[in-house]
Amino acid sequence: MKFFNITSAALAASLAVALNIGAAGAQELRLSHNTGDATTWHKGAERFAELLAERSGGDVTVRVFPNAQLSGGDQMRQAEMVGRGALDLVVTSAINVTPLVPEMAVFSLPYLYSSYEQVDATTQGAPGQILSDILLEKGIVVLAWGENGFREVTNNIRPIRSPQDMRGLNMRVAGPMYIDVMNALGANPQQMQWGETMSALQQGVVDGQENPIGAVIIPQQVYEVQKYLTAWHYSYDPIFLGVSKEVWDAFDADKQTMLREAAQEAMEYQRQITREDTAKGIDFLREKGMEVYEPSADELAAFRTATQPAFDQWAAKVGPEIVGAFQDAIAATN
Ligand code: X2X
Repeated sequence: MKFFNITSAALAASLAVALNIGAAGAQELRLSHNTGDATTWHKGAERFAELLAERSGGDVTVRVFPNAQLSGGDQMRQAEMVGRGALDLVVTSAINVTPLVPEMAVFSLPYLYSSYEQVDATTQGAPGQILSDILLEKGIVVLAWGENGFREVTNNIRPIRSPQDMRGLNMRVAGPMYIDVMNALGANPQQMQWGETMSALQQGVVDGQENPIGAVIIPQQVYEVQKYLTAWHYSYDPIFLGVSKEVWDAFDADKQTMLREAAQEAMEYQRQITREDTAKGIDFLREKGMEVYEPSADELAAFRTATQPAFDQWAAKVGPEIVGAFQDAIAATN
C-alpha cells in the first residue's frame, strides 16, 4: 500500500514536470485577518493574492482566511503567531498588536490626527518605519500599510453629541487603550473579540461599539443592529500586511521584491476603496435608517479635551520619542 502511494506520487510529480503543470517548488502561503469576507481588509488581502499569483507565475499563492479562523477567533494572537512562524501572513490593525508591541498604540492616540494627509505623512513615511523596525524585532516583516480608518462611535441608547452623552453606556472596545479612553468619557468599556461583537450588540450585552465606517461598519452591516452613529473621528487605526520573518528570509531577493511590490499595490488599492466607501458611507447609513450626528469643531474639541487623560497616559507608554516623531510629521503637513 505504502509502496503503491510512493510510486503514484512519484509518477504524478514526473508527469507534472513533463507537462509543465504546477511549477516545481510552488508554495501556498496562509494569510490570516480578523474581519469578515466583505470588508476592505479582505479585498486588499485578495488583491495581494491575485497580484502575487500572477507575477510569480503560480509559484507563490496565498490563501486568505477571514474572521481570525487561524487563531481560534483571537484577533490579538495573530501577530504573535506570525512572529514565531505559526502563520505566514497577516492583515491586521495596529490595535490588535498593542499587547505584543505597546508602541503600536501611537497611531490610535485620541485625536492625534485631523486629516488623511496627516495620516499618510506618518503611515507612509519615516514614523511608520519606526514601528516596522520594532515589529521586525518580533519576527514580523511589514510589507505595506493599509487603512482601517477613523473610528466612529455607534450605540442603541441615544445620540452622542457631547462627552456627557457617553456616561454609563456599555461599550465594546477592541483593545486596552480604548478601555482608558472610554473610562475617561465615563462609559463602561468591555474588551471583546470583533467576532463576538455583532451578537453582543444584537442581544444588548453591550449598548455600543466604535469602528471605521468604510472598512468595517458598512461591510459588516453594523447598521442592522445599531441606531445612532456619531462621526467623532476620535481615533485612527491603520492596518498592515505583514509576513513572518522566517518565511521572508527563505525567499530570494527577486521573490522578496515581488512580495513587497504586490503588498504595496494591494494596500494602496485597499486604502483607496476604504476612503471611497467612507466618503459615501454617511449617506448610505442614513438611508439604512441610522441617525448620524456630525459634531461641530467646538463639539469635537470637547471630546478631545475629555479624552486628553487617556492620550497622556498612552503617550507615556508609547514613549516621547515615537510620539514626538509622529507629532513632528503631522505638524509638517500644516
Ligand atoms: O475589532 C475591531 O474593532 C477591529 C475590527 O476594528 C479591529 O480589528 C481593531
